[in-house]
Amino acid sequence: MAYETLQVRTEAGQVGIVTLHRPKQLNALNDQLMDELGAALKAFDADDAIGCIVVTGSEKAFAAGADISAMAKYEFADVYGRDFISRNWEAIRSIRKPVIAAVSGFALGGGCELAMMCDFIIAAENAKFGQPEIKIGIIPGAGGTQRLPRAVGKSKAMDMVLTSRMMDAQEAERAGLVSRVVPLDKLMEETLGAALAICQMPRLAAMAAKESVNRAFEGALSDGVQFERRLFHAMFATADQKEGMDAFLAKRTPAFGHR
Ligand code: DAK
Repeated sequence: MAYETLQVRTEAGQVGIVTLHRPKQLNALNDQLMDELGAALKAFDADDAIGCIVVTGSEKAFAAGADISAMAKYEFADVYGRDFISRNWEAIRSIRKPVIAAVSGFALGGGCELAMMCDFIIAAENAKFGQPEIKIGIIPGAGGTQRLPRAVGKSKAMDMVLTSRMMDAQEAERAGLVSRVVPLDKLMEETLGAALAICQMPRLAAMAAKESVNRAFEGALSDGVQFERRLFHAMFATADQKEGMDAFLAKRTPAFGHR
């Protein structure tokens, strides 16, 4: 499928890479981009050859937020009545394969929220994260007030949401928002290394691990631990559990069949 606001490719036949591509608007997110992003992610999720997905932007901007020129004229009836963006925004949360955000430059507003909806974030040294919506008279609308405090704690989240202060890559790593910081020219190499490592893992276990970590992030601890226990038990119904443990005990490389 041809996209106008994205570039889509695969690496080594196993990693699906989606590059946000509205360069003149610093990848500002509009309805078309969100529709295309949802379609591209779902296509990779449904492709048996793909084991991991990467979402990235340009050197200057992962995404500078929702498109302010589109939002500027909206009234309450437009955004509430038409459920602004929500119809396609949550598509990324339904993706079952691991999704890595490779962030360089600005990840602001909806851009920061999009990165946080990915499973983890690898940041280039020039990355800047922020929720500056308050400066244009709104608040974060796609989970920023929920995921940011869970990631960085209440104090830093309040600081960012209330003052619009941006967090640089180093601070984001210290605070736990990103998993690693790498030089800008190594961003894709490092991210693809992580993605390919995930592709070598048994597919069902990777999906179950993602689902379970998300449960820890999104729900109560007691529910999460119970959910984890059930999925852990379920892994013993897979052939790859037998293969992985047999291979370990036999000191050989496992041959996973993803079943
Ligand atoms: N929307 C539209 N255009 C944008 C944009 C944006 N968010 N950000 C940048 N641009 C455009 C600029 O207007 C400029 O266009 P031209 O003037 O060249 O035509 C071009 O990109 C380059 O930007 P600058 O000239 O400003 O570049 P600088 O390097 O000087 O500054 C900047 C970069 C990223 C610091 C600055 O552009 C900036 O502050 N941008 C706005 C950041 C922002 O406020 N973002 C939050 C937007 S609100 C929801 C889901 C999501 C959301 C809401 C609801 N639901 C599910 C309900 C999300 C809301 C938001 O993200």
